[in-house]
Amino acid sequence: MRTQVVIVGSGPSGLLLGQLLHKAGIDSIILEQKSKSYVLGRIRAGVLEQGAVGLIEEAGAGARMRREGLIHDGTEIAFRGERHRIDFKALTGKTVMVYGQTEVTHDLMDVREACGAPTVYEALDVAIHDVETDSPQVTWTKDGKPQQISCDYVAACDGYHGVGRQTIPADKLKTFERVYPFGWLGLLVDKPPLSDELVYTNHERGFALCSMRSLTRSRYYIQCSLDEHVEDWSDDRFWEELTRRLDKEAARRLQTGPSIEKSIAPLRSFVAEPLRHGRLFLAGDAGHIVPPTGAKGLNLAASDVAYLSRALIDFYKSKSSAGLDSYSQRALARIWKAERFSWWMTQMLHNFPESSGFDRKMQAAELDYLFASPAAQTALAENYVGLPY
Ligand code: RFL
Ligand code: PHB
Repeated sequence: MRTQVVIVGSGPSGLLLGQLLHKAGIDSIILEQKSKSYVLGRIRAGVLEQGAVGLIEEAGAGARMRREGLIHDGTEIAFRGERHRIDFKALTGKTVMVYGQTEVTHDLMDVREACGAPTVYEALDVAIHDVETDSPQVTWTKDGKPQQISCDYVAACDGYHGVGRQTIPADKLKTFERVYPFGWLGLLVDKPPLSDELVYTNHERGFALCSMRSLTRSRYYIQCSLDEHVEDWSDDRFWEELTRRLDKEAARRLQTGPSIEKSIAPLRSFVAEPLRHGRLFLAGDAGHIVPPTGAKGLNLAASDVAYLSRALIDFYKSKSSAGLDSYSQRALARIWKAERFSWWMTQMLHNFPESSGFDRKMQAAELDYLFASPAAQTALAENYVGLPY
């Protein structure tokens, strides 16, 4: 078997890359270790920058998103019981789209299936070989049988725990990491959101976020300690803790109900450099992780894929490898800015267990400055709606 590009992972990065390549007449195969229903069952991101929306449309998967996605002109930040609005549209002329990652993944899978491009689900023991040569090979096991394919390039879109980054020799890769001393406990419920926009809350009991997936489905998060177990959080306990962290008006409007999903995610910042080794490229969470506070993870995956797809298309159209040679550097320049923004939002909005009185004063001063300064609000808005690429 032979193809042009082997894509490992059928998350948003892999699916988007596969579709953009397909549109340009480039063949790919996607190898995914989980089943299709497992991939679709993961509840993750909810906010898309305009750049990501544009790419999903370019991939031919934008029809339902255009119909069902919610355009948000701003967001709210609550502190000391008061909510303050950051008006993205007035400050930057741009908006964001609220449309779940699950739906994006579903739509991309549908268009891939419709065009007959191959995806192998439950591809186990994926291994990437010979990326330092002109003829990389990828092997895997399907239904107990060994399989092999050769290709021109391998795109590792296989997330933080994937095999792609691990294939790169340790002495060729530099990693940078910050692990935060807390996680997010998330709950999904079929009840209308409590506000038209997202509400990020800094509270002395810990951060809280009121988000949504649609006008009838809400997504809530509360900061929790790293030793918490989801089984110890009944729905009632979650609603009680969330209510204590919200401002009075938000708490009054909160509609509770039985959860349809509940999970804990740890928070981490991580970047691997470079994002290329020979003919292997890393894209999305395979190369970097951001804490979810700035809603940047999926959006960064999309910008990586924009750079990588254009570079591969250039290579196949004009035999120019300039785009491939500069992929890592160009992607990392944008990644580090999103890392900074996500780290800053996390720092500003969470309760750090080890923080001193001085740290807490700094946090309050940062928020007071933000609420009073159009310049500070513009900086937040510009990053939230997404830096250009
Ligand atoms: P994914 O989505 O992890 O997909 C990787 C895929 O690769 C497969 N895989 C393998 N396949 C074959 N062989 C192997 N050895 C493999 N190892 C792994 C996996 O099964 C999987 O299907 O990475 P990708 O495509 O790079 O996408 C990244 C995004 O999923 C991620 O950045 C976002 O979900 C982060 N994120 C958010 N991003 C945003 O832009 N906006 C948000 O509002 C937002 N909220 C969030 C988030 C992430 C969260 N969690 C749980 C981490 C909220 C949360 C709570
Ligand atoms: C979500 O809806 O899951 C969400 C929204 C905004 C964030 C993080 C997660 O910053």
